[in-house]
Amino acid sequence: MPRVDIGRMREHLRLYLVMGSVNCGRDPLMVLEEALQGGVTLFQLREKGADCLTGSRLHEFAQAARRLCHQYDVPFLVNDDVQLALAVDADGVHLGQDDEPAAHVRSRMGDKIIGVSVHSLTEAEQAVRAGADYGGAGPMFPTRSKLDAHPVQGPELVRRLRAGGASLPLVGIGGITVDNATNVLQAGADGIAVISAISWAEAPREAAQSLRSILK
Ligand code: 3NM
Repeated sequence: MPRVDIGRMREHLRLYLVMGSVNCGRDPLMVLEEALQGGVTLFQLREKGADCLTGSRLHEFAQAARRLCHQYDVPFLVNDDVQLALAVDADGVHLGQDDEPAAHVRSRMGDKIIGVSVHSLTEAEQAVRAGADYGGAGPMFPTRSKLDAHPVQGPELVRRLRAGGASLPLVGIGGITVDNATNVLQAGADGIAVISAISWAEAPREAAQSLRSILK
């Protein structure tokens, strides 16, 4: 597979679901499948927190999630864990600023998708130089899903990155709901990334559909 081109990456970022097994109150694979049916365009397995899966159970969960994503033609990414991403032949990884540097991961993962969390223009420019395919800008709004989140910068962060010349595909993340997603897109993001707006929704498929309708 050749490296993803920018136009296609922007499409993938439209409605990005990030989730681990602890981010929902029932079978996470069912939640994922309903979300995929509702129109999620990219998925990241982010297995963190107390009671999260490890070892062979995590590996099996990752494989099952990858299979499901591929049934819906949706790329499957893994958060942080390059070794797991390689072991399950994921379509890519998402890296935080404290994880293994993107340039190093690029040399290990070839043409797979690499995303990097960015909080400033400097970090966005560094991500591009390191060979990242997209940046995740956050948090847009207060979030309860990431305990060590940076201070909220709001959609203004995306606006600043665009005004500063950052042209890489960008997705906003953090506290995004149907009520505030438009602000993130209007600021210049290619898409929105959510955990709770879908994972804790009573009806994940309908939640994803509602978010998709904003993206049109
Ligand atoms: N990263 P929710 S905020 C995983 O700011 C993650 O980089 C963030 O969850 C960042 O949609 C966040 O429930 C949590 O707020 C997003």
